[in-house]
Amino acid sequence: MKHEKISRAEAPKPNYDFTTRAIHSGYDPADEQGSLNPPIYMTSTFIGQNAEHVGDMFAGECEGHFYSRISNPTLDLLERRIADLEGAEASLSAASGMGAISATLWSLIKPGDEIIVDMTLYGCTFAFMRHGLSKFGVKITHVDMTNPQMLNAAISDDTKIVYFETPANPNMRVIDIAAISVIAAEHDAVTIVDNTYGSPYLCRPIEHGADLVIHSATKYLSGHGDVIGGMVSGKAEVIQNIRLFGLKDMTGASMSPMTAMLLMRGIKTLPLRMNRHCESAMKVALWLETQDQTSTIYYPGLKNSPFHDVAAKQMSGFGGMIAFELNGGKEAALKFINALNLIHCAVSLGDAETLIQHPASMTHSCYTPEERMEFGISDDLIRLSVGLESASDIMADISQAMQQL
Ligand code: 4LM
Repeated sequence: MKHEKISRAEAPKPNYDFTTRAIHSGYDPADEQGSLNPPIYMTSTFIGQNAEHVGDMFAGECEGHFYSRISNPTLDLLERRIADLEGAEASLSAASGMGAISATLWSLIKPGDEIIVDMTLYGCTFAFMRHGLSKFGVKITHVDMTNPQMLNAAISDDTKIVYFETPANPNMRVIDIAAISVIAAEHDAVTIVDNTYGSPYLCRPIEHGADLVIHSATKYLSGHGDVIGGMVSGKAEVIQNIRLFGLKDMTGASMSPMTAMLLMRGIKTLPLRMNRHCESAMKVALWLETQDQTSTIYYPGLKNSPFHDVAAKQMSGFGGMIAFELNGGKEAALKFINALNLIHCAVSLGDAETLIQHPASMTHSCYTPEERMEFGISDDLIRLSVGLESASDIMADISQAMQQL
């Protein structure tokens, strides 16, 4: 029996808070036979009304879905929800964070262009640019963007993109989005911020002047370690260009509708999870400072962090990621990681489970040792993604492992 569309009183929609929009934005169960959760459109292709209609969709002369590499109703809902949460006109989903980054950059650059990036990037983003794009005649220039004046000195008419992560993976550098975006705009360069560490709950770079925001949705947006995905958000025209060129023709790395559904489930609890990640990470960072075995703690929530003020200005919390070094260097770091019981040694981050890893030999091993030295990723650094377990259990596990050093 066909379920008639449920009729609802036509009331103007209030301006809902972020937390409410993370659950409801873009979806009305009345449109889907009352289904509380949106259906998953598990289909590769779509049947048009006739040959002319399908042709018109291909020509961009009428809207509609015709192949799921390009668009799909489940992806569309996720994309509209993320755009709403980021304060962007539009969003695009991709098969991974790297899929979002590569589709974006393939769409916006050509040989001879320059991309200015910060000193520190996630290992594969660094490799894609420095070892990959540079082979195609794109110039990659590293600038310490924690000092916006350094960007001012380096930027030129050849600079097409200014790209950074904040907080940066793995060493928690925080970059002033507003200050960098102003300088980039003066030179007609596009500012792209990787907001994976912050999540749109803690930081919305577009509100601070950025043009595009990228996520590894694998991390906090998912929150449950069960998907790989990526998102890019910005002006509708730019996103459409990335969809129809970078995604459709250059990478083909589209998200699965099942992944989109799991991401929407994760995003419903993003605010709750982020509050808890922030609260526990602050406790762990403060406690780590009091331990004899630690030498340096990198967490912008700490008052003595050089990035505390800029983080407080543009983020509503300091996030769940901490980096630190132990007395005893790399040897102590690996011994410590191996002595943990509750905390798992794994790459990735933002999950319910606390994860720990050694960037120099894991996430940032695609930098050469010389590059790691040049860009300030020490061999001693340990990265901790503080999960949702009890903070005292996390600290007790760290404490027992430190006592074994
Ligand atoms: C990790 N990170 O650090 P996909 N941007 C940032 C990231 O941290 C990552 C990506 C993009 C880690 C993966 C193993 C700031 C990934 C790339 O992994 O392609 O979804 O995202 O542990």
